[in-house]
Amino acid sequence: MKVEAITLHELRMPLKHFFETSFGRSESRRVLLVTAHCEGVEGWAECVAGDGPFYSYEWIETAWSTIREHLGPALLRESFTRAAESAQAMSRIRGHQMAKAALENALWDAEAKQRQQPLWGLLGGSLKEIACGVSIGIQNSHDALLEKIDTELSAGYQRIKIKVKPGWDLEVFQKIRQRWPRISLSCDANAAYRPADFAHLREFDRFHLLMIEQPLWDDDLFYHAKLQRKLRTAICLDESIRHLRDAKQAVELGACGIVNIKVGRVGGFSEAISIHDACRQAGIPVWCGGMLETGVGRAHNVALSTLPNFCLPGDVSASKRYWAEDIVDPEIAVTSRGTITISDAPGTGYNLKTDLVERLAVRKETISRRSVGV
Ligand code: OSB
Ligand code: MG
Repeated sequence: MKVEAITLHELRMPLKHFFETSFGRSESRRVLLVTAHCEGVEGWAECVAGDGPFYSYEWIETAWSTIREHLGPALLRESFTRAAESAQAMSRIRGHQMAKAALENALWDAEAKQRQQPLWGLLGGSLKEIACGVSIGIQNSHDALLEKIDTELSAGYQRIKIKVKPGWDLEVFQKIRQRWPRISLSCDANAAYRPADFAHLREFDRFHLLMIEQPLWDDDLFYHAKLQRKLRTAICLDESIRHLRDAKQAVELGACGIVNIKVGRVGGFSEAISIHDACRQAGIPVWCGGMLETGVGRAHNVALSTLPNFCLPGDVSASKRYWAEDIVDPEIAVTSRGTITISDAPGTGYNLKTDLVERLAVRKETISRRSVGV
């Protein structure tokens, strides 16, 4: 497959409800979409980089400029037989996994369309229905949080994850467990705690959590391994796992018992599959994380979640939890069993509303083989 041109779109989309983590509150999302124009087929993907460098160092502006100046030209200069080969073509550029993932995933989308094959099949998936959980942000009050949990349980979601930070943890768990002693409950600290908090984190064990996600620094494995030895509850790593080598080191160090795979964070589908396979071999369960994606990124998360070791419910939930109107048709919908059923249609099975994308776009740029001198 030859990539003839790459188009970037930035959309601004208001969230239905603010989303607050230990690193801050978002009321809306700047969305970066990437289109790979490949021999008459258009592959689409979403770059999951945030509005600012808070979850990780990457953000919308670094992704846009790194794609335009370096990653895009690297792809336009080569041709591929498979989308998976594109990672090699971009390997001279260090880091910038979210920017790389957007390009690689757009090529997977194009390849699935060219082959008239469902994307999940091309990725090696086998599950026909995937299990869904929700991630619920920090709220203005405990009561507001309990009400949200109630709503999501009624909708059928199989696992509730709450965002935590110092001052929004033990008392919150206490109230949730008082009302729902048996639900599958986990928490995500987005790197809000430090080794001085180890004794405090041991208190989390009392609440029978499925896991504690990323309690310590975003780039740490060593102190997570120390902490894991003190806890009964499994640690799940998110931010710390940037590629396969991190996952292998984390497992060997005993830094976690569970891995959250976000295709954007690890640089694209091929790296995500390698991490999935390595964890499967090591007996480490994985689940698919989310980054408040629109339907474009969400559809890719759905496809990835069909791989067999995605055995815990993911943060892959319905479009309508986030957006008044999503940019794909049909929207991503969740059954009353808290699952998403997988389509056999070629590509992702979700169609882009291109008119809506053009209407929401605040910025657009195309680079082509000619514009980079190929
Ligand atoms: O750490 O998993 C995270 C959202 C933005 C940034 C980081 C995270 C999250 C979520 C939301 O938890 C998951 C979702 O998309 O529903
Ligand atoms: Mg997380």
